[in-house]
Amino acid sequence: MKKLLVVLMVLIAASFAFAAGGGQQAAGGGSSGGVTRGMDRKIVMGYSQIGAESEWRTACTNSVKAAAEEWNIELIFSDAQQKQENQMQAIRSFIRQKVDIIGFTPVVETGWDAILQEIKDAGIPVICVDRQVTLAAGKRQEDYITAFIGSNMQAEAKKAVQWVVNYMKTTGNTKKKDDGSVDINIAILEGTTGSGAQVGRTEGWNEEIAKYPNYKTIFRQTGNFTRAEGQQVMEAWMKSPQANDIDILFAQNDDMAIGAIDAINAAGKKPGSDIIIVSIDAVKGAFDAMLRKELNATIECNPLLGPQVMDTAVKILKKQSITWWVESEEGQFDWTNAETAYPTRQY
Ligand code: GYE
Repeated sequence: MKKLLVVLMVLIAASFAFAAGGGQQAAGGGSSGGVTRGMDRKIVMGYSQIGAESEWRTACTNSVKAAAEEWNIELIFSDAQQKQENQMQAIRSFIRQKVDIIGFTPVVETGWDAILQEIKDAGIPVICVDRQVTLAAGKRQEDYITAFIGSNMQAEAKKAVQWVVNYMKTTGNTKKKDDGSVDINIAILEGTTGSGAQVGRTEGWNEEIAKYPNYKTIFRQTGNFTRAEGQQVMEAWMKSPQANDIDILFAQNDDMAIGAIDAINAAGKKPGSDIIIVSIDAVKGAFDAMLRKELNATIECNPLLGPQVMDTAVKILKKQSITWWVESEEGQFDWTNAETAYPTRQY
């Protein structure tokens, strides 16, 4: 009888262990039960992504989805196709569904006051990913947004300026070198107007380039962070009477630079030597262009934010203390290190 009891107890213990293991396995299986890593229940995150405008965005989306699986967080994912009103609709539906936490990347910085108040009134914590918001005067985003995860856009653009000025002083393009006495003419392809990335990168670039008065901006237009629009805008510039004056192209993301490279080639000029090109993101496509010697440099902007988003979500829901913004650490790449770095790149 005693022996039977022991056998029974062992069996029961084993079945508990199995169930626990089963829970952990489900962690890789999305919404199929189990508990969220680090929690005693499964949590639900509503996530509003901007769209799929660039290689960077795709990498970011993949990272968020993979991390949700890994943490066993049920992710209600919504793609806004670049429209703020779609994001608002998605967020309102997250509130109605009473999700545990909301993650979102605001397509533009402004216009979020009302909806952030609704989220706050519903008592739902919200993590802003990649892009920040600007609220009405007197309001601080820290009072409405529980945490921000993303890059320092100003700092990235400042690095781009430093890279370009150094290159023009030491190497130059096929037309000139910067000896301090000649004008260096810049064309700038900006990202989506009013987005945190465009606003921050424009501010950072303007502030830093102002230290070098012989650097003059002769063209500046949005290419909406897409390859197609980057190409179109560059095409028009290459047809203008000032086309030959362009010494430098600064594209606020790699995709626009890649589109512009096609336009420069089509116009019979050599991207990377007639026009020096620097962009931001450091996606695979940029490495390919650097290895072809058509893009000169790219400043890294890390899109692999998923793990940090999920980790922060769990901490918030467990009421643990968090840092409002931990800036991503990022490098920069050009012809001197692109080839060595290429095999280790994850996006
Ligand atoms: O640089 C660009 C994307 O907001 C940092 O958005 C992000 C930017 C990124 O479309 O490629």
